[in-house]
Amino acid sequence: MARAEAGIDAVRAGDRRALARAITLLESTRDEDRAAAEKLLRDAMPHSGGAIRLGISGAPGVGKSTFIEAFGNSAIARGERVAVLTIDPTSGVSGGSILGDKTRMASLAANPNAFIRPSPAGRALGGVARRTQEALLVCEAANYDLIIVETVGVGQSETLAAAMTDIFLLLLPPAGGDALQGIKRGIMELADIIVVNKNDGALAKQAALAASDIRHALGVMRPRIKNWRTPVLLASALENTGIGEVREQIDACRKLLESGGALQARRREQAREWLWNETREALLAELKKDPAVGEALEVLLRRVGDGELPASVAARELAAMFMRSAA
Ligand SMILES: Nc1nc2c(ncn2[C@@H]2O[C@H](COP(=O)(O)OP(=O)(O)OP(=O)(O)O)[C@@H](O)[C@H]2O)c(=O)[nH]1
Ligand SMILES: [Mg+2]
Repeated sequence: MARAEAGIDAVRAGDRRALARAITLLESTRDEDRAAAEKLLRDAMPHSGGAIRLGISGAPGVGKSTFIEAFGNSAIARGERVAVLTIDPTSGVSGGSILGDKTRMASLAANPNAFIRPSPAGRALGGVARRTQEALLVCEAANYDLIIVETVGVGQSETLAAAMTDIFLLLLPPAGGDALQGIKRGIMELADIIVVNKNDGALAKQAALAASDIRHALGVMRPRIKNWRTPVLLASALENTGIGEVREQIDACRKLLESGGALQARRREQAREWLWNETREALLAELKKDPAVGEALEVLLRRVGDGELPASVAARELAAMFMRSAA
């Protein structure tokens, strides 16, 4: 019954509760929900693709929630509808960041033109990202104009967010020099736009210095988008300054992507990459269910763990065993 209400018609009509239920359905691990989830996604597909997909990342405490609130509210003031999705595999464990975000993004959360959805709980990073990617498509079917995919600035989640968004924005703290060295080069290279946050009060001077250090560091890196130069902007999420310029750059970046057909190419490439992800996961799930493999797996895991057998050899053995058993 609840499943029917999660259907695409209610979602497309702009019913936020139906959208929330639809995403819950996609996140469900129950076998009996699978068919409905697949139908929902298929129904959503023809209506997806219309939003700006923006990835936002930054280290804990840099001001992501505050920034997204200011940025989201300014988009809504322009007449847009905004969805915020997060990729944070730790959120389900501690529950901390969800609670924090609800209070920090209170005005955005309360706005009828915004939809905020925390990370799916109880999954590993890859699973979190795959569900977020599907939630994004359904949000597009629900006619959101701007979809923000937020990630915590640790490890691989940035790469996964970049793999589902058009433009990737990196928030950095007002600290240059050594602090900047700590930021992984790979993450800097992913960024299409860099924003130094907390450009206010006593921190403003440091923010300007940080921006110039970052520009310097960027000089040797190649932007991901042809003919684009990654801008380094200053903003204060707290005082709501510099947000308009960030938006201008996002619009300019999107325009550039659209003009050369790069947006389509990027999305096509991303969709293919997700196909491989899903295929890997689907095959792995089947393999783990296979009784013949199950027995051998224990032994192989132990032998690989004990350093008796190379992982590559064991993997090939498993694959061969699975194919014989499936034939
Ligand atoms: N001075 C100043 N403080 C800010 C600014 N933006 C955020 N802060 C403060 O920095 C702290 C962290 O802000 P959040 O928005 O919660 O940061 P976050 O990146 O979402 O943090 P996590 O969710 O914990 O990863 C809060 O105390 C904010 O008030 C800003 O532009 N200027
Ligand atoms: Mg936050």
